[in-house]
Amino acid sequence: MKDGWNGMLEFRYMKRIALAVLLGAAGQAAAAEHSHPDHDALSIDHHHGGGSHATAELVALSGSPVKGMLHLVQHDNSNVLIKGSVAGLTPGKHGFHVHVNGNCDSPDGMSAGGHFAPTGGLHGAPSSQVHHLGDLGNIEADRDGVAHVSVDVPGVSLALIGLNSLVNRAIVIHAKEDDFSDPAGNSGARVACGVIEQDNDMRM
Ligand SMILES: [Cu+2]
Ligand SMILES: [Zn+2]
Repeated sequence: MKDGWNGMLEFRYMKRIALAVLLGAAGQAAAAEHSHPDHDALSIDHHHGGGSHATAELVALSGSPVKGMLHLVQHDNSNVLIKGSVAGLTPGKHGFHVHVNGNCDSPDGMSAGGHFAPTGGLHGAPSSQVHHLGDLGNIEADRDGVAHVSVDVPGVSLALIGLNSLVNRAIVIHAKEDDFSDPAGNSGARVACGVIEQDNDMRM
């Protein structure tokens, strides 16, 4: 298994490069957030090709015009940065969660199931001590209906296996603000959904 071990070392090294690229991109995004949102959203993915990246292409649900593209990068053993933009929203806050099933097929998004909560708990704000692992809070759309997303999620991975992996789960965006009340934050209809799919399928 010597080759496999070397491969793992190389993979870890590539992850460090990926992080450096990502942090650089994040700095640029902060400086140019309003002028090139789409470019920022895509720039994460273009510079490297390791296995710890995933994409969620959001499709409209419940008769909404919402669409978007989110890129996920694992930048640590248990931290995943989600970045991208979402358009077609009503201005203001919208509940933003990882749901347990990687299935956005039903027109109302109910096929995605409930909140991703492998360790249980009650629904809540990501900053509060008790919350589902998939409770990511709210995204906020500007008056043009566009939300720029940049959320760092602790305690999760993009590994192909593992209790805390986000791969083959779904990101769901809701019609209303998540008020963080149990069980699901009163955030209303599911207006967009995207399956979290690994960009490179690196099986070992
Ligand atoms: Cu949700
Ligand atoms: Zn929840």
